Amino acid sequence: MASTTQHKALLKWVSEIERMCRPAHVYWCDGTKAEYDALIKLTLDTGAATRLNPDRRPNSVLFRSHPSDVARVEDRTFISTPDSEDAGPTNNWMDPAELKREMAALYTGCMAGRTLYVIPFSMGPIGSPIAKVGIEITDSPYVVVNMHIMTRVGQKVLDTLGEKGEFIPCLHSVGAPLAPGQKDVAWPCAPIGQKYISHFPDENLIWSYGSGYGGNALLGKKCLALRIASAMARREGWMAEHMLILRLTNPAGRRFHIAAAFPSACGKTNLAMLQPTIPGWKCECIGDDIAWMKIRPDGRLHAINPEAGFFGVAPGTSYKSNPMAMKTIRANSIFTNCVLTDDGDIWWEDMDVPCTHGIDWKGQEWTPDMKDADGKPIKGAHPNARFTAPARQCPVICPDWEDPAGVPIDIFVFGGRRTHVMPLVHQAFDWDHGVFMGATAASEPTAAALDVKVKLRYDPMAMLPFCGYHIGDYWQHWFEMGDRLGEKAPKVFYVNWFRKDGKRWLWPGFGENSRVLKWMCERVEGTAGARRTPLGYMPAPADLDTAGLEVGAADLETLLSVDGNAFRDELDELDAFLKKVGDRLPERMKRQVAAYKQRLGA
Ligand code: O2Y
Ligand code: MN
Repeated sequence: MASTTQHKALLKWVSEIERMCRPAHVYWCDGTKAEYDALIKLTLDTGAATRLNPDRRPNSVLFRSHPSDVARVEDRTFISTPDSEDAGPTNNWMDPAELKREMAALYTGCMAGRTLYVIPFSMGPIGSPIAKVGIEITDSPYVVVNMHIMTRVGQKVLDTLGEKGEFIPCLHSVGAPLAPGQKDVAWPCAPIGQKYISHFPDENLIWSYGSGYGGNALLGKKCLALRIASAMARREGWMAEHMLILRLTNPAGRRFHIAAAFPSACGKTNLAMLQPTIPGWKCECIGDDIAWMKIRPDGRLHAINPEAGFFGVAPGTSYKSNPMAMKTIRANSIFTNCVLTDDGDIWWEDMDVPCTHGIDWKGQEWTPDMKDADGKPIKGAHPNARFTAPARQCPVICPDWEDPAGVPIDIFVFGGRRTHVMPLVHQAFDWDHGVFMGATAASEPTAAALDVKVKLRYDPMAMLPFCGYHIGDYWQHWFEMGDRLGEKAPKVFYVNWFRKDGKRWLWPGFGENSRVLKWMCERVEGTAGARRTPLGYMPAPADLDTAGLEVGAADLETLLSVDGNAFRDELDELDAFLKKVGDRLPERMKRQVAAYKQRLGA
């Protein structure tokens, strides 16, 4: 398809990239179903994808990536600002001129033998005052079909852009040019040292090279909607956060909108699609990963989900852990690095259905009893195997999930994964304390983590890999948003669903988490009790709705108590983490730390 835009700057950028990358063809995406179907057919014909059994999984396909290209590559992710200080201590920095020189050398001729696709996409409902337009150039049909699901693609985006509208240029190549007559491979990509996921926040520009996987290649998601958008949000006075959005409706019909930030492996998609166990409460999903929030004329913070689909981790997703996700992916979905079953469906570990034989994510015959050389079970699906599915297919998608005005946020929730010490839930005393809670959110390292000396992994607001500028400036921006919101600021809470006694979980999680959300809503309404602790306000056991809950009184007491000694023991680690932020650590954060230490009697 040829270009249908009169946007001069866009046409100029595309022809510059064409000149540099030298593709065999150029194709402008129109976002239609016919286009999606044709590109899926292309990936089937080339052997890049396998069609799943239409009786089991209609209109769905499976891709297998190259074994070296299975996840985001944080070591190869760069925030490139003229002054290195502006990237801050949590990002890799490279000088923009040097980075562009290195990458331009790789980009030169990199699309030989391939088609250059131009994908006009909107992050957020088209025309929403909170939405932004991106244009992704890619040589990967896999990226195009995923972008069709994850964003709003096509002519209507170009129409919105008009002749002069602002767009974020996102350049992507798998980094695998084809010589004349050379046969393509199923998953082209470049070696790790040639992978670059580069962000130029001062220019609103993204350059990604060498990887075809997820967050490295679907540039609307982590690159645009978080790294570039967080920098834009700071400049423009709004917020781009790594947060799910949900609506909780109480039995009286009052709606509460919650935005929650969790690092990966904390059940974010499960919480986004939570089904309450408490009678009369209803939960609806608005988004599972990213929230863009602006202060609207009513003085409140309104959120949209900039995405249109879910790019969820497959392993662990089951009818028990997340029935709504399982229903969402029943059809019209793309799967990556899952097991292909003998009846042409997909499978992964902890799906809670048996699979006795299949083809694993590497394309090998697989049975669940297979072991590697060290005697460890060989997984059939890669741990970061993914499903890509349209959000509109979620049975509990909120009817207002595409409201261009967004939904007014009542509650912010932060969290991490802690088997000990951190109680089930606490509430910030005020906004600044809430910023401190989010900034110091931490998880225990997973067993696989190499650095055994580190007891905690701080992941401020779950933005550690996604904040596109200096983390100290980011916290300052949070404080300043609070000043503007005043009394209308969301109330801030911190949760930990993961307390253990030995191997036993103390809290059942999943739908039972609705009891904790209910307490939060009642705190917003001013109807629930709480006690003051050094961490913040916490429910006494009687303040939580525990009717029908199978948690013993002693466990509940443990979940809802604060061990001052344990928190005092962590202060050195906290100080070391904050010290890394250097002289851009906001004064207000220092005051919060001092107040926290004083409350702990340290
Ligand atoms: O590994 C990837 O490329 C995807 S990472 C991802 C995908 C969906 C939602 N969240 C994440 C994340 O890392 O936070
Ligand atoms: Mn995420």
